[in-house]
Amino acid sequence: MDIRIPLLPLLLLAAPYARAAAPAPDAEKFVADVEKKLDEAGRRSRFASWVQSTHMTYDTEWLSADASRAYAAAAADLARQARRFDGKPLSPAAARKLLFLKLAVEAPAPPDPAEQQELADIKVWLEGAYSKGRYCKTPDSCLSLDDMEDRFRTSRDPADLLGMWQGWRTVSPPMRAKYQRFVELSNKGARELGFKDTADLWRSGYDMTPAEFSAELDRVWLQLKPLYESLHAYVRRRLADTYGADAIGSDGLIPAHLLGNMWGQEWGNVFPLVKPKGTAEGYDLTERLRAKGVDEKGMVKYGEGFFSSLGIAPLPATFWERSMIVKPAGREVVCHASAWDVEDSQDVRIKMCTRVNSDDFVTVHHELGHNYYQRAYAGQPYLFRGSANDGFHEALGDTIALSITPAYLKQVGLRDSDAGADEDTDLLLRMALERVAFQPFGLLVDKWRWGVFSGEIPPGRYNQAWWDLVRHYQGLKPPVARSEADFDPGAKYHIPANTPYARYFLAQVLQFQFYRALCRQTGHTGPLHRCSFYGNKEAGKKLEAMMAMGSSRPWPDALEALTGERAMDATAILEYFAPLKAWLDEQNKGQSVGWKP
Ligand code: X8Z
Ligand code: ZN
Repeated sequence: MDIRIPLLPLLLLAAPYARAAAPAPDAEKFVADVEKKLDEAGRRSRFASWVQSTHMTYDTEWLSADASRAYAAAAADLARQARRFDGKPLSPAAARKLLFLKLAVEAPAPPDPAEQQELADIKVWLEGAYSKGRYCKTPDSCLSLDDMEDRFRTSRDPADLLGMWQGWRTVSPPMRAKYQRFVELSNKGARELGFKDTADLWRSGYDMTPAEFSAELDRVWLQLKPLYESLHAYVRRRLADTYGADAIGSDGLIPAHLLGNMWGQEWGNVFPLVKPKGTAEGYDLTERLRAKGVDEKGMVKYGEGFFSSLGIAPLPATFWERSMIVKPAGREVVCHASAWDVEDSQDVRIKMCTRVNSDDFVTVHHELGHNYYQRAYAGQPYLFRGSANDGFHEALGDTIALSITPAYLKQVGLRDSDAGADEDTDLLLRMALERVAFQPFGLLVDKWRWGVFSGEIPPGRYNQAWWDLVRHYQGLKPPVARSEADFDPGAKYHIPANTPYARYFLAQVLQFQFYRALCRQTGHTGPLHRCSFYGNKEAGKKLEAMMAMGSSRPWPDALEALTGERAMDATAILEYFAPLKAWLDEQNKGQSVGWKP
């Protein structure tokens, strides 16, 4: 997941408003002291949080809430003290670090100790409620989210899908009142630090103002929207071939339970239903992994192998000893995948309930990307141990995953032959179902949260506002009526876990920029989607150099170091998918595209 990082405000950010006058010497001392204190409190909190996430009990939740309270209280207290330097001359590094200090906790602690405790308790409770949630059709037949996600991949029975879709959403209504209180407390903390609200704080980490950041996301989304709409129209029509036109309806929207994913956020699992007509069954990585007897740890080894091929040092022995790669029997754990930097970038780990399938093959690379990033910036001072902005952290492993081409799979023995040119449409469509389909979801989750934190979305409209955004951006609709008795946002991990989500939208854009640049630099010719930089040490050096910068520089500098570009830009995605866009438009000729927003 997310990088569980109190260590590094994963949320690294913003602008060092450099001033010309001589820096205040006591600010430098203060910053050094802050880094020492946070490092210590952060380490305690991460150990406690790791144990809580991998052995969920009343006791571990208590310990984790306590450590997280202490960390958040320390960070907020130091951030309030730092306000004495407001308007004083500071070195650019100190100014940047003091900003990161304010952003270190996603739900900043209010000053009152009783409220700090309440906030920490709610945080742990919400994540626990999500992770322990079950859908019980009958008292003795209960499904965990992990079980249901697995069934969503292959079930084509609309009643089964609907049952699970609705069933999982019975877990979240009890979160609603707690979430509302959580928003109040977090906003109190954010205001104490000088922000308008928590949304303002979340958007202050991008070397631009919060308003500019929102406008940037909208700008990039408009670049992508025509491609998304072409994909949406095509998929909608093809799903009607399987489920019947009546099941889909005539409003241009797609029912959210038919896309092979609990949230309709990535659609790769419906590839067999929407693949070009008349082509062969096609290559199936899940089948191949199983046929070769690759187990969960073996999948992680493939990921490590890719990084090693770039000349990057292998993972430490402790990674293998301490990671949770397989869901353990007999105890509750947080299954949502995450990567951890438990102690000073030396003790990196992943936590996953891995299954042997192509989705998790990609997720393994995603998580390892976090760990390699964490290791690369180990030499940075504490407050610069993070990525250039949080989208960079999310993008790293996905950039590697874009290199999982047929030619790469053949090189590592997971395919017998490279793909012929006639498979290009298949390859691109499969990838678009994952990456392009994701983008409106990547955008709307935080559009909802920013509205909630700012008060624009009041509690009485929590659910309606969520579905308005889903309809507007994704063109999806709930398969059954929803009301304010539901709390559907809480059925998505990052809401109860309070993990910011715009980072995943950024990551999709950035990863194609990284990938295009590395492909060009390593001399790839031919269509972009056929490029794999597996084995290329030059690519490894470039990536490592960027990662090693941590968050010490504004993110455009890091982007430039790797790509020569300084702005976020969706042209790399559009270039990658250009042949597919032409093909989709051909398929959609004379058909209706879009929906009433
Ligand atoms: O949460 C994650 C990762 C961990 S940072 C597994 N992702 C988002 C999600 O699952 O919703 C990766 C893609 C988007
Ligand atoms: Zn991640």
